[in-house]
Amino acid sequence: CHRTCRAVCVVTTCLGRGRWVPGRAPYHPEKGQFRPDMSGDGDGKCELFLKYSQVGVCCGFLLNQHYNPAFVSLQMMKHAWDNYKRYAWGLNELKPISKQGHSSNLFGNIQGATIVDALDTLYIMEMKEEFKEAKEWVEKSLDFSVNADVSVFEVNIRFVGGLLSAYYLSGEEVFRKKAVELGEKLLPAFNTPTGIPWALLNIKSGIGRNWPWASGGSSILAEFGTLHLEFVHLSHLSGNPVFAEKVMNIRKVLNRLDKPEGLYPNYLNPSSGQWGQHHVSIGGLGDSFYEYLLKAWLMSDKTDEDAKKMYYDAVQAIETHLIRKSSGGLTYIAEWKGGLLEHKMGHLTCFAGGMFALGADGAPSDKTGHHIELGAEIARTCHESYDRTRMKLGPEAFRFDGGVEAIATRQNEKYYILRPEVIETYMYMWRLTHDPKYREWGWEAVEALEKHCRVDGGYSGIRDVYINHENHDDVQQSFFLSETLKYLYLLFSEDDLLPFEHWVFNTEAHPLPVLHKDDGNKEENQK
Ligand code: DMJ
Repeated sequence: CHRTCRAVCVVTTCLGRGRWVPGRAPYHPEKGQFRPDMSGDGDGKCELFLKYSQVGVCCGFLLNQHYNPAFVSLQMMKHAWDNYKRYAWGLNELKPISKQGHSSNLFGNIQGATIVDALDTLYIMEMKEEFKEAKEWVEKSLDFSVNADVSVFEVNIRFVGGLLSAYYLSGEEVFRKKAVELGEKLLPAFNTPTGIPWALLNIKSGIGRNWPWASGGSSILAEFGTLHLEFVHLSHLSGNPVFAEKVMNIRKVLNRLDKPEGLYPNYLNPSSGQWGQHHVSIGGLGDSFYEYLLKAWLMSDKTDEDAKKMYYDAVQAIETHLIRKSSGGLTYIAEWKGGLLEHKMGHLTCFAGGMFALGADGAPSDKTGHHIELGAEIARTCHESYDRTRMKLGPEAFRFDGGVEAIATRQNEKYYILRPEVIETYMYMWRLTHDPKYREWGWEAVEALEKHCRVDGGYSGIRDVYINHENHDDVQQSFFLSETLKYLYLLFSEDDLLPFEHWVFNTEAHPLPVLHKDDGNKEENQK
């Protein structure tokens, strides 16, 4: 049958019944293939296809089934959520192979990380029933009275961030209340001689400490530097200035310190106020500190000049000392250790492509195009890191030495744990350039996820992306629902869904509104 012919036939049936007809579904989940003529389960909702199809009518999905956000919500998010609900409801994460709950010690005994992390994704994807059940769980069961150490950073970005977004999107008071309650529990972490918070906090006793492995008892840049957006909003929503004061103090401490070559080391001692080991990274341990400088400026409606200056100065130093081009022409961001470069780039570092592009607008006028170009180059390098694997999913870290480019060489760097950063960069690059290759690359990731990570009981990470068979790690990370799937959905949606003029995404992809100065937020922005 001619494609148009089939499309028309499906349109007619689809419009008539309001549902896809079994036998016509274009996607076969088990086989991970896209075949318009293959039988499927036919559970896609017609309205969604009508609403989002690029051609404008239902048949658009068949003729142009790529890049459809409905696929991400109806096939992917639903599968991830339904299985979490079935096998791990109320626990932090799902083990999709063993079909049971998984709890990382990052959250102490706080439970429900997947529920709180997924709230806004469910809302944005219009999964109303699921959002309702998640909200009911938060109302009845989300409990912070635990006697255990939690990671201040992880709890902030996932729980506080998730609750704040859920509140701003839905207006439901319970989320505001819970976010403020949790924010208050985190405040004792700042009781250090400098006010630089501890990494870990017992939220019952209020006693804090640092990771035993962190250079000389230091706090971590990416951890204490990734509280700003949420804490400013906590002050905004509670009327209590203490949250914003705490994070503004971190800024002051950092501004007083000398920086080696203008770079920020990853370790800072909260007692002495001195840098620890001079290790600089735009990936793990450093990453979201830079992200939050830029986003603090954007979230303040571009009034937080301090954050702006810190961001562009930092990018300048990163360009001079860390960014390099391989002989094969790939731009990458190396790690800096006391002046020596390690020519390795982490999957986490790939978020920086989106960051550079997002910040291009505010860069000194002769640099705007350059920052976009830098974002595009990082996106290309990270895409190569995916493309050069068997599974077309990127490794945890890839190297540019020993005769390789954008390839993991060490066994313990070959895994993929459903991380979002590369897709995040595609989403920013798409919105800011509309170059169709970013949607194509995003769709490649969808196909690879469906083929290799989708299992009966949800989605699982992979231990080695360079071999032929899947060795699953049996964890469905909560950030797969909050970030990876949300960024895919946004990548294939119109730009007016959570437009950048009004929203910034926290580092866990939870959207927070820009505090527009015309709306009486002048004070917040200047605190
Ligand atoms: C997320 O929890 C956040 O994006 C964080 O900033 C870094 N890594 C994970 C996902 O990879």
